Amino acid sequence: MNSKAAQLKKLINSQRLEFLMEAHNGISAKIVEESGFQGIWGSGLSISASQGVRDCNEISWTQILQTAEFMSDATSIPILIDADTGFGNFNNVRRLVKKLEQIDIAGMCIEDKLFPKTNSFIDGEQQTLADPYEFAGKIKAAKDTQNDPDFCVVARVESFIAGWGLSEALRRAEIYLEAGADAILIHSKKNTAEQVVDFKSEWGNRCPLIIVPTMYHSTPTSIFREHQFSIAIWANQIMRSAITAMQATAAHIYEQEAIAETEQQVVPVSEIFRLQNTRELKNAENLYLPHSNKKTAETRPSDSETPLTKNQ
Ligand code: SPV
Ligand code: MG
Repeated sequence: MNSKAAQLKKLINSQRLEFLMEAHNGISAKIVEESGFQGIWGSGLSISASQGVRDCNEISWTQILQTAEFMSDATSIPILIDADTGFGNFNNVRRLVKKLEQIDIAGMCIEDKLFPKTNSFIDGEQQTLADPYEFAGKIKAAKDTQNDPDFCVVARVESFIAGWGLSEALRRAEIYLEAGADAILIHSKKNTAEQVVDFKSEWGNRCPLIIVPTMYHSTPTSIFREHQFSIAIWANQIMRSAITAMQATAAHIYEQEAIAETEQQVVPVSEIFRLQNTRELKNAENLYLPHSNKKTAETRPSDSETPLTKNQ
């Protein structure tokens, strides 16, 4: 099996459209893998939301790392982590890359905004973009820091989000590619794919292009294929479906003051155990716990033996 970074690199460079599905903790990451997806988007929005905080760096970078580590441990497919603006300047990015590689995160995406960032769908046009050359320095610093040559650095262009036109988006993408980005994520909050398709038509095949169709959700996937985008990220649907389910279940149980009806609508407790791989622990216990343990504990010490506790 290729390393996770090599797997992500392969997805990014594959000739067909690939998909990353959002996850925000260990169990959602595992569910994404079991669904058949070949890669995970570690969404900043969803990870923040799962802790009940806003997507503007209220959650610290080490808390993101901690979450990413649980996600990485729970899965064997690659994770592209949403690293926002890199949580600081080039130096913070260098340390971030080092730590991400240590927990087997396959790549990171950084965006050309200012710390603390704001989610792209909140007052986007009032958001300030980073100086493109300062941002390019972060990309170069990341590429120079990574140990594994396959670790992927995705540069996210927020020009359209901030109200700029196609030429500014292209100018920035070119600078980021020059700095060493493995792919460009071109973001748009329009409800059609017009901006990203225009960008792709001008950009051509200079490097793989990644899109996040959250707002242009009704665009058929065939359009993304036709225009040869590299990856479509389904960025928040697992979190949103969890919210839908949790709200409905909590409200229903609150009204009913009983759980009988809910029982048919939720997974059994055994499904939680399966996802946690409880069986593996049972097998390990058979291997590593002394088989006579139970008996020993239940056997009373003979009169000649003094229990340790009495001597202490
Ligand atoms: C995220 O999932 O956190 C993203 C994508 O950055 S978006 O919310 O569309 O900005
Ligand atoms: Mg984000």
